[in-house]
Amino acid sequence: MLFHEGSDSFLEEEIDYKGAKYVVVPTPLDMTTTYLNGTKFGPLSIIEASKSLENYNYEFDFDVKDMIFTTGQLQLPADPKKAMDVIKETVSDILNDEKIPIIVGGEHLGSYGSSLAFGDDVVFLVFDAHGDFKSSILGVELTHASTSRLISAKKKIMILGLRSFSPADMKDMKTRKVGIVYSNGFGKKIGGALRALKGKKVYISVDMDVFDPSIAPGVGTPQPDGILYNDFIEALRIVASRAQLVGMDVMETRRTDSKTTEILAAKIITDFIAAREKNL
Ligand SMILES: [Mn+2]
Repeated sequence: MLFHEGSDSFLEEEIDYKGAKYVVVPTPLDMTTTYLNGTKFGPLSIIEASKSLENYNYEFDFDVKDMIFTTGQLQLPADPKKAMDVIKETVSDILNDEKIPIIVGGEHLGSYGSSLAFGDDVVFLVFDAHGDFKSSILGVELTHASTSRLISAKKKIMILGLRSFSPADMKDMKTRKVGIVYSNGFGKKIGGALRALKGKKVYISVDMDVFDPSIAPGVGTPQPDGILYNDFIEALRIVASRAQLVGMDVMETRRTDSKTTEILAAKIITDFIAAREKNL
């Protein structure tokens, strides 16, 4: 196992690795961000922000105390391919120990590394304002703008909260049969769209820019007209009650002065755990 004991722990949990059901992995990937950088400081800023949250989760009426172990920050090689291997191996180790991995980023490309640790029967629910379906940027295949394209090469994926893509991206998404729920009208459409997930294994990947910039300004590439917190909770409620949740990541948070985005990122991690536990 690559990780060491982190000095900072999510929700100030004191449980050791052996006793934990969930493992939070700070993944400070920040190599291909194209607009606002600083996502490498996101993970520790989210863990810091988590200390202001209660262990008791009101949304799902569940207390998440004594469940989470936080690893030290992943040491990532400069080469994106090697960085993906490190993330993949870490997630594989956690899965082998029958625990649920929660990757905290860091740029969205880290989700691809995490996906490599899962079987092709796992459906990836990607909350993201962007299609992330670029085939390459300046000849580079592994970038934050190609995350969903990379994952969809092997896995069934759905992109939720979408509102930024090119016609060429959309053509490729259709070819790969990517499920899509646009940000506009999200609340009305999400129930029907997620119906097909009954009994499936599901991984939830959240690019924080899926949320409206008014509630999540601290992201690398903000986009207007995003989903709100309650939209996310509603989607999570549906998925947790129908499918088997096998992992999560929360990506693209930058360190900010207001901490608004970091607190939201920390909150949806506790929501994921509470929702999953309530439905076991
Ligand atoms: Mn995005």
